[in-house]
Amino acid sequence: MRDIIGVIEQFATEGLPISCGRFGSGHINETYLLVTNRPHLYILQKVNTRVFPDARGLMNNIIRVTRHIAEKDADPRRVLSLIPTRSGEPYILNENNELWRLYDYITDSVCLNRAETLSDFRSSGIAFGMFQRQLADFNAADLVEIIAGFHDTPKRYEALRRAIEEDKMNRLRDVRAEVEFYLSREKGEDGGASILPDLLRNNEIKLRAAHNDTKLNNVMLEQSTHAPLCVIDLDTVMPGLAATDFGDAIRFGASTAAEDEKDLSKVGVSLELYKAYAEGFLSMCKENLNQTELDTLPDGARMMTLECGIRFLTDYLEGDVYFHIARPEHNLDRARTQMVLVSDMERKDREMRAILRNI
Ligand code: ADP
Ligand code: GN1
Ligand code: MG
Repeated sequence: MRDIIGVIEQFATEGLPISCGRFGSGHINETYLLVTNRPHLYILQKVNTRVFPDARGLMNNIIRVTRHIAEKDADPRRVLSLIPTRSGEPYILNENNELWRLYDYITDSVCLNRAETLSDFRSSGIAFGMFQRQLADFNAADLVEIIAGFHDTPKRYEALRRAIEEDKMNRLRDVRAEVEFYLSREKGEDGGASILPDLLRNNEIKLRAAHNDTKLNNVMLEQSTHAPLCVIDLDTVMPGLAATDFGDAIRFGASTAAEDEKDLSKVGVSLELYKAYAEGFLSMCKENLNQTELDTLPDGARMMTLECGIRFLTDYLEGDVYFHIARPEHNLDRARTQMVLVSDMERKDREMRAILRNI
């Protein structure tokens, strides 16, 4: 706690701090809600620099992108805003590569882990579609690739295979069925896990400034109306694909159960939620996407679910070193829900495509 007080004192807050406690349900950073006696609310974050070693590159990406959006929309609740330190720096980076930053709290907002209504999820689609549109004229090459191959599914397969070979924790014997499920989907007549990288290589889809982590809980909605407000968690903003931004949102938000649900009979993809998100997303950015990008949005959903499941299983095999966990088999539970979702998306592929065509 003494560390944190020392950190808070360095930022140019309005008023004096009265409380600072852990906040939110992100899997990566340490997030705190800081309240001052003004009263004024802030979000203080210790960024996970094991996951994001290039702290300066990451913050430069965020500064560039938030500036670009703020030029298009001056409403302070519609874009993250960094509070500088008292000496005028945009963040604190110490000699141990510990990165601290302070954001203004988006006032009168909510962040959901589950859509309460179809309209909530449509709002999330609008927010991420708007984000895509606002960045359509942003040169993706100006962004640092903050984690190399972040959504390169074939590379995620390589990491899984390495974890299987090493089997550091001696857990492989308990997860044979899961491993087999994921490995069986690597190759396929439809391109398997390389479908999107192959299209990119052939210039049929393009790299854009993308969010890359479009979970429902990475968007703030207006508290009373649940209208879309602001996209947050910009750590993974870097060159990426429309299909993966669309797809990751579906993976998380169109599921009928939580990402870590233990009762797999509750897990599936809701076509109603899928449709609501697609309507919101496309209402904002369909003019910016080419036909192949539009056609491969459902592939993005399946690939992101497959990939995320692979990442959870890899982390389980490696001893839970990447994602925060709250119980011993947390990553395994997550890997299992993603399997059910992948299978359900395979079954519903035709319907998912038809819904998009109709929109
Ligand atoms: P992580 O990378 O760990 O997911 P996030 O940046 O998503 O970290 O922050 C975690 C949570 O903190 C979010 O899900 C949200 O509830 C809350 N949060 C983050 N930034 C803000 C903000 N500016 N205003 C209000 N709440 C925020
Ligand atoms: C992580 O940071 P958070 O909780 O929003 C992860 C995403 C995963 C997600 C799974 C930098 O997102 O890639 O899809 O967990 N972020 C990073 O819930 O790896
Ligand atoms: Mg987050």
